Amino acid sequence: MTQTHFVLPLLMPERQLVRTFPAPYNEAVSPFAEVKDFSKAVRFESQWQPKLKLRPRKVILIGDVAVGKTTLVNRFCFDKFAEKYKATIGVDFEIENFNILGQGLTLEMWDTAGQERFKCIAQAYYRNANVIIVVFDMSKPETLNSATKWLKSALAVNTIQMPLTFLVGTKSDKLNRAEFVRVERLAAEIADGIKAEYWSVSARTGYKVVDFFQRVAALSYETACKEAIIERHFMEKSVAVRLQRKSKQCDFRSNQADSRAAKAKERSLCFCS
Ligand SMILES: Nc1nc2c(ncn2[C@@H]2O[C@H](COP(=O)(O)OP(=O)(O)O)[C@@H](O)[C@H]2O)c(=O)[nH]1
Ligand SMILES: [Mg+2]
Repeated sequence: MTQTHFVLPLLMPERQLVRTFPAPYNEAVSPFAEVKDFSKAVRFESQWQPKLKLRPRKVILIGDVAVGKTTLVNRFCFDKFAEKYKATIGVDFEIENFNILGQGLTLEMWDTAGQERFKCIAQAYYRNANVIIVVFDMSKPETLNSATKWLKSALAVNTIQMPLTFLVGTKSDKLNRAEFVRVERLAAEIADGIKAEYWSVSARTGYKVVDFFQRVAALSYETACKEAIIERHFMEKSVAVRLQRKSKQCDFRSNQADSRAAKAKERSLCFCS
């Protein structure tokens, strides 16, 4: 498995640098609201060499056709917005490197097609997803109704125990204030039901796009570091056990050698006398 590479923060665009813990869109609609900052253990580990070896985190975007999944990824990764709709065939893939508290983390973004005919292909990519982003179109609230269905089909094949789950409403620029408030209220209920953190965004204006992905990266970093700390602890423990076993074997062998030497000495003394 590839490891995350360290990239000099000076060479990175601002959007990929995370120095402080990003806040949720709305604390009331987040299962991670109690996480206010990187934990002490994660901050401590981030300061020291050697750095923890963090595996890339797999992020999947799911949701109905044309809700704005590809456009959202493109706005963040390339800072561009395409008006013309171009359907995703099967699955698209983007890699985004972040520098968080001075350490590198890679997010692999799998942007899946929403069409029924690509369902089998997409399902193969749902496996091992660390982050699930369920996307709907705020200007078409009916796309919110399928959010639960999309999440269920992703969870059915996912092998990661507790993926970070987000519900994202796109195209917020298309709504007036009253519609915006109404759709957010509906979405909050659904997000609560599926235990997802809610975000309203617009790829057209860029509204909350960077904040959202920085939040995804920071929460992923927190989880990845904790996993790496536990992994290292078990590795060190198993190395310590192996060393202990080896030193016991060595003690046993040297005891055997000592008793063999003592016996030989005894025999030679008998022979001489
Ligand atoms: N006004 C507006 N249009 C958007 C936004 N995001 C996506 N679109 C448009 O919605 C259409 C479908 O977007 P796309 O990302 O291809 O949808 P996907 O099938 O979910 O990947 C495209 O024509 C985009 O230009 C947005 O935030 N605001
Ligand atoms: Mg697409």
